Amino acid sequence: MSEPFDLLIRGATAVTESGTIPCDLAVRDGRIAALGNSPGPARDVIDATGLLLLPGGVDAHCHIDQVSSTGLRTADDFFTGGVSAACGGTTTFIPFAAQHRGQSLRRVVADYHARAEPRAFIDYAFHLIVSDLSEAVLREELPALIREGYASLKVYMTYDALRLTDRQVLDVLAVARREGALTLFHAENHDAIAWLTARLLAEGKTSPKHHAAARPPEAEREATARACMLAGLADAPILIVHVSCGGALDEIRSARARGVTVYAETCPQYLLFTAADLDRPGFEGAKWMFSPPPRDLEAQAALWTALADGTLDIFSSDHAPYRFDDPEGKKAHGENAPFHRVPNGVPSLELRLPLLFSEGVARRRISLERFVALTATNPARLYGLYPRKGCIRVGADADLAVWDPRRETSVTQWALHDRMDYTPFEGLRLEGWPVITISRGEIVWMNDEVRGEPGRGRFIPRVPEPLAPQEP
Ligand code: DUC
Ligand code: ZN
Ligand code: ZN
Repeated sequence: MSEPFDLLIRGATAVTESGTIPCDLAVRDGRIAALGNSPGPARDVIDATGLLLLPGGVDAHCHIDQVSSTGLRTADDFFTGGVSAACGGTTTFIPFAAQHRGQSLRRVVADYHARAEPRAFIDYAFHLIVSDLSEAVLREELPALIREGYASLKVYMTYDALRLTDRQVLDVLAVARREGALTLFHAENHDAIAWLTARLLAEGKTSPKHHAAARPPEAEREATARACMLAGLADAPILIVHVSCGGALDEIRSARARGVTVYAETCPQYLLFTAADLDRPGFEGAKWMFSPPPRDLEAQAALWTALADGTLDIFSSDHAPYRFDDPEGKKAHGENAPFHRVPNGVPSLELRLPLLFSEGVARRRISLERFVALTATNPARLYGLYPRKGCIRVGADADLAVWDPRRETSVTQWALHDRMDYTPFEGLRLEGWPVITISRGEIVWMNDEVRGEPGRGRFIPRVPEPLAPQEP
């Protein structure tokens, strides 16, 4: 008789991108070993009757222990961020190794590994952020790193310290295409934002609410169109991160119709907030400052349509945790810093899945299968983690979320596991929460308790997919 399985999850309803079926799941050596009806005895058994069994979430956009160009560090490290992710059903994330001008990209990657390895709680990969395109970076470091498993990189079209020119973007796209990496775009028009910001400041309009007027949908739409055009010229696949408005979605649809390979992401904050959230007494609105900024109800409706119809491929947190009352946080440049000096970003690593489940599945805006595709399967596929991550199939890592679709929660910061001192989602009522999270066969979250040590998470190198040489 063969050895018993390590773990058996019995009686669950398993959900994949293509269907929902009752089944038992057995785990051996950290992987899914069998699926079906009573696959055999196991050392540990979880009765998941009445619960959903989902692939563990893959969060493809979060800023963990990331240092900004001005030296500010995001509040979560690879342990607190990983714990927070796991408590919300996410078992893999892809933070950034962010290069600043004058830095060697290879050195940057080594530094992020040094911070991640001893602290990681869940499995992780890295996107590169490329801001200094020296000859050494473009010709040697970037191609070599892509081949070593860093198969995606982010470029910025705005921010003085980060942005690349269109010509530099084309250089990056050519390398990414040849080496098989996916290029992510922060798409906002730099000059339009600079011009609007200067005008607002000159009029004395410095409070957080003016952040939205300084970065209007037109700036995002134009940059999205340009990113798609550059991708078409270079014949390279791209992904537009944090899409916030209908105009950008229209540009993505039209680029796809022309044959450009462009993928798209949105994030929780664009579904739940509007520019009105920035308009609060004093500096309070800074808690809702992120870029692109929140828009309006029409934009939210356009994003919901795009999540359902496939225009949007992935749903990520864009967890960029800057505490409110902290010299490294929102008040880094003073309690009344003008809007353009406030660190951008909000936390949502832990809430990403529950928010989309509650607002999307429970309210029947998207199907359960689409929820799984957006939060786990698609990001795993697009970023080279599939089929090891993001799916329920024999041979995949046993990364799973046992989900109670009926569990009701009211969001409150003290119950979350990140290092933040606020959540912009405070008070929101949610339906559905993961009651057990399993990472490579180990239970890391159960009965509202975290289990596991810093350093248990592993780096997952990804295999790049080079395209055939371009016709001259
Ligand atoms: N871009 C991000 O991706 N996250 C936070 C802020 C920003 O500008
Ligand atoms: Zn960005
Ligand atoms: Zn981000």
